[in-house]
Amino acid sequence: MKTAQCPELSDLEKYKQQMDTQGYVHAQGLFSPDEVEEIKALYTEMHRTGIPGFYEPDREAEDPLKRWPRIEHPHRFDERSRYYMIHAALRACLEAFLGPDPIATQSMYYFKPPGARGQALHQDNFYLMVQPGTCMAAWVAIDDCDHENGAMMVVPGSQYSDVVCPEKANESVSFTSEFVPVPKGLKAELVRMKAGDVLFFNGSLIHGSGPNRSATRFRRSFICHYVAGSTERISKFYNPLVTMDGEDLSMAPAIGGGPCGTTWGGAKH
Ligand SMILES: O=C(O)CCC(=O)C(=O)O
Repeated sequence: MKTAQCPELSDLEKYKQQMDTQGYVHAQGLFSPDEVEEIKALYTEMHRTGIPGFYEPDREAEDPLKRWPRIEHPHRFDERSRYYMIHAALRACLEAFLGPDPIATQSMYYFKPPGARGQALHQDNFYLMVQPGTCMAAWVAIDDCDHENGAMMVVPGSQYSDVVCPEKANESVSFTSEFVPVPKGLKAELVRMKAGDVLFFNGSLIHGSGPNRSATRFRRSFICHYVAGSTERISKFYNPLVTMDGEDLSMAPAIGGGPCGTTWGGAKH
């Protein structure tokens, strides 16, 4: 199987500059076609069999997202998921953005089938409550993504905003209930991606996605979050974390209730 090549130093320097100025980096072709196919097959099979206690789709449900729910933390029960979460090509990029010894906090797989709702604009560090600093996402496209099937949207420049207390989302188009409006003077941009591309973005960057309006196309993605090696605390939902060498690691729980006060603190992403 052909595996992803780690980016060249010159690419990493370019990525780092982009991360600093726009809060996200679209790394094209980071995962090989073989890896994309392996990831797709892995989770297609997981959906087919279900994993009692971990992943139990409701095959009769009307809501496409109940028939094809996202898989949360697959690295906790599946070795291949853990392998991909700490993949060498991701690690090289993450070290450029976060410094030495980044730590993995979360893995997820979204099927986003035809007709599925998207995820309203939000900031990841509202949920992760990383202290000090913020988190970083690596969003791996498993299908080509565009407006029709609900590609990611980002708000460049918002990476420098504070994490804010969200408003109520329109749950007819979003499966989550929090919505962060676009700050004055900034605008949301669609990121069209090819399968194998990776979108890295900072935990304060406002981002999200619209519904999948295609009648036939899924919009699958493997999504992981990371923090810098110097991080001291994180929302308790994310423990145990994982080092980039694949060892479990426990971190102290975040202090305080986040920007909305204690009732919202530690919400699940
Ligand atoms: O994949 C999506 O549509 C949204 C994912 C997202 O916003 C996230 O993982 O933070």
